[in-house]
Amino acid sequence: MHIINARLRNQEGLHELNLENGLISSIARQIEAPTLGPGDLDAGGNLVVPPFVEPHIHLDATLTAGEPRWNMSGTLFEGIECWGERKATITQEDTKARARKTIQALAAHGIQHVRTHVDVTDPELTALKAMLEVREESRHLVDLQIVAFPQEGIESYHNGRELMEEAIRMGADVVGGIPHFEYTRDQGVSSVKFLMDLAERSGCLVDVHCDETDDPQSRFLEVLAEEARSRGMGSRVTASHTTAMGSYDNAYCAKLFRLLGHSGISFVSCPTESIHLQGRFDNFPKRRGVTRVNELLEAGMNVCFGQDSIVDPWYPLGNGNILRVLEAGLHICHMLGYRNLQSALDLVTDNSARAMNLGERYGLERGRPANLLILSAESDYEVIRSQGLPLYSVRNGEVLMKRTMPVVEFSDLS
Ligand code: 17E
Ligand code: FE2
Repeated sequence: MHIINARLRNQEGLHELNLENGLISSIARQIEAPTLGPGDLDAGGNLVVPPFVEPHIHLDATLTAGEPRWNMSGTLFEGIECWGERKATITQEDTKARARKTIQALAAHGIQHVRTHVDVTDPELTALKAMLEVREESRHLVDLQIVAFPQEGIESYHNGRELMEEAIRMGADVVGGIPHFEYTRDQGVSSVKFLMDLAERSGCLVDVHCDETDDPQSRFLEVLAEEARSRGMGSRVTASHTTAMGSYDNAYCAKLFRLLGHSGISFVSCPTESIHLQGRFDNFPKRRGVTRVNELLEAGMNVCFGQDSIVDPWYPLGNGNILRVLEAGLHICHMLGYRNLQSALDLVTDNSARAMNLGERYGLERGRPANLLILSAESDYEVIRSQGLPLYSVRNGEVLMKRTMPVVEFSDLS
């Protein structure tokens, strides 16, 4: 397949790409207007980018909002209670059906790489068994990384450590954690040491729900970052949420950022989820409850955005469109400045791929998998402003998804 009239980010002029045997075989600056052969695609001067990435979602809980009851307080904690009730009734079939539906919604929005947290605080590990099957069955749509996520804690859940180890033995790709939810500070710290040991032993990646609270005393990020730094594992470690950082004072952050920089860990912020779940114990003024996204970026750290939930006990909305989360995140994080708008797509493409350690399996370069999107506008700024969407998603050199944008016509009422 040949793609013509492609605009590439941070490059002048138009380009043509050749895709052969599922790989990108060439990318070249277009000298003259090429002819379009059968099966070729004309990008029409729009951006061509590598696929969108969803670095943080909970596919085992998706599409369960209201079952058996709605989260009325809007807090993380009531969400965990509601999920606990629903979790008692999940089956592998039910989990697979819901996850498949949501993966289709993600793929419809140009996402081809997904990291899903799967709750392993379940003696039967039902959701994990289901998601391991979904990972294989969905390969034509997405590459799926599974995080062994201890929703109810590692130290404060019965057999929590054994369940984490078993989940990794069964084939989870990433070790998770939730130190701010353990009963005590000490348990939070020991859970982080345990999960880092497990990751080091097994060669797995790490992605910890870390300090997902407005409590400025929740300081497990420093523990995770120091474990990553001292073991030389930073590039394999992600801290998700870190919303407490939005409540840390500047004096502590100034010290913390030095460690974060030395650790080399990545960050995922889920701005729509956090603006909804956090700030719930405030009256006015109300905190935004998101981490310091722009400040981390300006300090040279890797940060990306995730959706977290689609229609589950923690968040009732969502349709798979990561650009909606990007747009909201840019607002919530005070990132509508011109510089931020010009590079906004980094937050849902390259930065997320780096957090997920996709390496050479990702990116528009010769020899890499022929996975890419044709977007509906010619710059990051214009994609955001126009609320653009991918027009094509190409996977392994074949068209996976094609979208026709609606046409608006005015009647002549003059
Ligand atoms: N579980 C959790 O601890 N935090 C979240 N944001 C979600 C599930 C969605
Ligand atoms: Fe999450």
